[in-house]
Amino acid sequence: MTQAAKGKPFKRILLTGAAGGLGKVLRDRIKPWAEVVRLSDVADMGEAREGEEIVQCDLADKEAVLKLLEGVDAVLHFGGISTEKPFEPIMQANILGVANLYEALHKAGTRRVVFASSNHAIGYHHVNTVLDANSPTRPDSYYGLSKVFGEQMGRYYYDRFGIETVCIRIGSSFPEPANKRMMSTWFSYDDLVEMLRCSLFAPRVGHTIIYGVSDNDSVWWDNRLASHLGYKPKDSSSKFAHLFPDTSEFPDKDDVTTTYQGGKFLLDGPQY
Ligand code: NAI
Ligand code: 15L
Repeated sequence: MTQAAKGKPFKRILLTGAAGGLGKVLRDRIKPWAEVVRLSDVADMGEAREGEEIVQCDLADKEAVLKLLEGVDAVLHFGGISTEKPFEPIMQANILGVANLYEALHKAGTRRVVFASSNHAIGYHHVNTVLDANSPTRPDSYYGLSKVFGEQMGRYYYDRFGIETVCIRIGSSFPEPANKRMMSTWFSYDDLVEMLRCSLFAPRVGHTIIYGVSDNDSVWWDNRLASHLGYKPKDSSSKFAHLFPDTSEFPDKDDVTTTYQGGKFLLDGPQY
């Protein structure tokens, strides 16, 4: 370990899903927080750079996940299937994978997790409904259901063992909104990193649910129940308004992909 790495707040942070879209963004940006960042994915992640460890494994492999958590202080859990798919792969990666993860972090003595949940846990709410952390889940897909399962796994391990989890119901975290819906759901990479920082460093988080969203003009989610994290968004999708100049009705009452928060996921499943 180099001199610069010593004295960072965490000894070792595990980032799962490190080969994915968000994992690649986070790989460098979380480095200031830990002496060692352990990167994991089922896919190739390239060579380890300074301050990194690479562990390629499948979250569904119980023995591999038990080893993966050894020596880990905190987890950013971004690995798994990230869109609607048939039940079997979702079950392996997102349901069995989360069960393996929580049992492994309990055995390893890891005390805090940030779970990349999704707006698809609540996707069957109408876009005119403002939700908070206490709103009922209304999954719009097997994928959304698996995120509800992951959130509740965190709840159970907090009540049973005091392991703390922040579940971030991420909206749409991409360089820019890709459609009118994402003007409401957009979550900039900078705001994502800030929410992760708040989730890792807040003194107590218990089991917190927070919506991963920037300070957009039109938002469907109210984060006041997660104010103890201290998250303050800095970005807004308003700077992309010029990308969607057409004035057609939104939501269009005849199109479920605009009237429900989950957008097109509503029509993608079930694919049993
Ligand atoms: P992604 O699909 O690009 O990355 C997911 C990564 O997980 C991939 O690299 C994949 O190889 C890995 N993975 C899949 N199955 C695995 C398994 N069985 N074992 C180990 N690794 C496995 O997705 P993205 O966009 O980077 O999202 C990351 C996380 O954030 C996902 O959990 C996703 O559900 C969640 N999320 C992302 C949103 C976004 O706007 N990007 C919105 C809502 C949630
Ligand atoms: C998600 O949960 C997906 O992982 C991501 O690819 C986007 O589709 C996002 O939701 C969204 O709702 O825009």
